[in-house]
Amino acid sequence: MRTGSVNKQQKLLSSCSFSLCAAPPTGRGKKYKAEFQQTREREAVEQKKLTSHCTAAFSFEDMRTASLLFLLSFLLGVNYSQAGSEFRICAFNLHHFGESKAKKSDVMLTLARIISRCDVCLLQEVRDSKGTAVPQLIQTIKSYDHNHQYQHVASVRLGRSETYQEQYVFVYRSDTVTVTDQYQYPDDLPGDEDAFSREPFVVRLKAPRTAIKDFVLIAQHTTPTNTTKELDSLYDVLQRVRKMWKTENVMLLGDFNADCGYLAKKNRKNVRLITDPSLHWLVPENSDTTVKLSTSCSYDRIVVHGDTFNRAVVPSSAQPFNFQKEYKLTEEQALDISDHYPVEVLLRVVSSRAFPRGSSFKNHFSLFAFIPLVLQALLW
Ligand SMILES: [Ca+2]
Ligand SMILES: [Ca+2]
Repeated sequence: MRTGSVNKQQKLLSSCSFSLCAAPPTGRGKKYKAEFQQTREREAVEQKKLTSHCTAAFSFEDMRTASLLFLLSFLLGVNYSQAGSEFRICAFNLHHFGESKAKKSDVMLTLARIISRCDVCLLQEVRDSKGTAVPQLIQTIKSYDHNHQYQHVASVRLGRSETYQEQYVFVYRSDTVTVTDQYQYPDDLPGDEDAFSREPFVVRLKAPRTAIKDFVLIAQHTTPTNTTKELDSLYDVLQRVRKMWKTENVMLLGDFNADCGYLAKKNRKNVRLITDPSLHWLVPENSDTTVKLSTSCSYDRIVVHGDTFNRAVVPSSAQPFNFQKEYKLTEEQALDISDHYPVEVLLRVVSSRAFPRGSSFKNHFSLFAFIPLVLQALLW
């Protein structure tokens, strides 16, 4: 900082506190009155000049402080953005999601809060027979979160009986991830036809910010009474998808009913999805994915295939999201939302939001352009 410049400003600022009230003329004659009038006019002009100097001096100081604060917050903002970057994949059993839930605005708002935390969220137990509840939910999410664009892709209605059917729906942020392909498993494996009640729905995604970039999600909500069989058959679906799309990067997720009475410990050795060492079960065994206080079961799961995908996952990030605790709800209020907590996992992010793919040079350049400004501000 230049000393001369400081002295000049200090002098200018100290003059601002001067009193400008001159003593009135003591005489009572015409001459004195005229002199008094002239003095007042002169003082008014002087005061105007000084006020404008003071304003300029304060503006100058304020501007410099504001500029420094702006530059500091900009630089901190970039760092925060880099540190806070994450890519979240979720799976949520919405428990009979349809018209009646869509009518409850508080339930819809909480669902929007939960789902909009995720870059991709698999919804299960969607029982929207008239096809109105899902669009309504998407609209609520869009109104709730203006920072991202949301789209969704849904399976057909699935189930062995006409009276009970469910859909899988993937809600995703179209500004961070795109769906490049989708596949409805036809459940036609020779010798093992109709293995599933709700056949797996598969999407292929491209998420350039993540370490894995291109990967597949296989959605499954198992039938509680047939969990062991369906989980084992999920292994066949995995093999088909790997071969079909020539990729090793596959994640299987959903309400697997993979705990408590539905998956006995003694049967686990018969499930290839558990015994094959190339599969990594990410949600810890002792997690509780049930809302009810009286139950503690790890039903909802996230499983990744292959070491490459496993390395792209943020270690120990897979967990249930206890929205009851997070949003301070009673058990009854939480059960109105669902009887399950969502499960989620974070993927490593290789480029921050500050430098999205394809514009990194431009953004880096604009950051470098600030350096001379910072130096100039410090030299003032
Ligand atoms: Ca079937
Ligand atoms: Ca529980």
